[in-house]
Amino acid sequence: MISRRDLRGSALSALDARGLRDALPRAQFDIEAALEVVRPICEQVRHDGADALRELGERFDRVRPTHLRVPAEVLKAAEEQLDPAVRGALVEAIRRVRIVHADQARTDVTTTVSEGGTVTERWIPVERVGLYVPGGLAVYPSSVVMNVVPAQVANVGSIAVASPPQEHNTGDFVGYPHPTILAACSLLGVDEVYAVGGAQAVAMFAYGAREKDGATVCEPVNLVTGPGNIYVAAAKRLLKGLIGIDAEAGPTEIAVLADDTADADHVAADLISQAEHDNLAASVLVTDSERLASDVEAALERRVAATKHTERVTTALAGPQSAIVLVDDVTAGLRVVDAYGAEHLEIHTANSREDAMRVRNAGAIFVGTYSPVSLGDYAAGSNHVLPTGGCACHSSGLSVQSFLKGVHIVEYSRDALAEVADVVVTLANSEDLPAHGEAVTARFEQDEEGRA
Ligand code: HSO
Ligand code: ZN
Repeated sequence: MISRRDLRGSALSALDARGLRDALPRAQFDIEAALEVVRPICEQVRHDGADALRELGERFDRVRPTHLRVPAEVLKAAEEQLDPAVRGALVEAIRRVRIVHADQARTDVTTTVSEGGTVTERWIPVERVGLYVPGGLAVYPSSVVMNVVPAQVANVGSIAVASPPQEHNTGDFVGYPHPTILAACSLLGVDEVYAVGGAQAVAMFAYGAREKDGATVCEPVNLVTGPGNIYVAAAKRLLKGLIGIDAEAGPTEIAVLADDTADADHVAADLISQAEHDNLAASVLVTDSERLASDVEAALERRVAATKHTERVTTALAGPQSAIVLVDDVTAGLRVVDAYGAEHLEIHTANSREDAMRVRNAGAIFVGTYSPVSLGDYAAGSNHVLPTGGCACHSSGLSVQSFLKGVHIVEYSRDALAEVADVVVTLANSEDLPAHGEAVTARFEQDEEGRA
């Protein structure tokens, strides 16, 4: 079901960085085709506002939103009707995510560059953000937590959540997002929730939306974060600039770096856990142990047959994005996982902690036997909105920092400016921008004239 790739010996050592990237399993996505699909959708939302959102909901989510903005009493009903066990689990997950993210809060730093010359880096929260919570194949109340908590810790002034209306909702929730998503919003104190999904949700956040009579439905936001399908990713790409975005999330990925000491059954369970998300999810095992590779294959056979979403998992594991990659040793394995840059990387080696510290590229790293990715998906306290598609080589997962902007505040005294004036004038002249230098010297000429 899962294919093997042999990167032992010269098969790995002969590859340069680009060759290695190409040799690794990874799905290709036609974002260009998705851009063509979302362009008219975004245009429709920009032009027709709320009418477009209702029409697109009906077309893509197969249900007309009852109200685009979920009324307060519906949010309250969702919290009241939430299964007490789920409520308890969500409350504990929120607590853990909150304490980790509270430690990410940034403090302003003032650097004295010279006597009387300071630069302060001030961290200012983004004013208004739109958080997208997917609701297609599965619904993710946990993603509400992962988006909302860092935004709240960052002190974002205004938080809006959008999630698609669910076709099969009943009772109080017909035409609204999944009730557990609504309940999670309510538990977190988020009262601005929209029954809008897909590319149209990103467009609503970017342009805002009004009724035909001019009544405001949603004010535009400054930043949109959160995972979503390829159309959500394409809309983010299209509207980036007008709005900030976190990342263009792709299907989930797990890579496991394991040696002979790993437990094959745990590894198989973890590979399946992420394959459960999507036909396109990627599960990759990198190992120097032929024995472990065979044992994992056998454990996969057993577990896949018994798991609930057998079909989806089988498709994901058999896809070109999943594989067992054989390497010579853990050091070679580290080169492979760095080149791959997985969204989630598990380390099951004799020296897991040390090996984890040798990794450069991964969205999040899970160390040792008792730190499975699914712990991080819900309740480790870490964030589960992470870079996919190899973006871990340049990007981080969602954090408090994602919702802050650093602003330099520059304050120099007369003496401090005088001290560095020649540097500015010389560099300005070297760039043939003498007026830049004159803006500095003007200060001192005026002073001299004034004094004369
Ligand atoms: N593994 C997903 C997050 C998630 N898992 C939500 C379960 N629910 C992407 O990191
Ligand atoms: Zn997951």
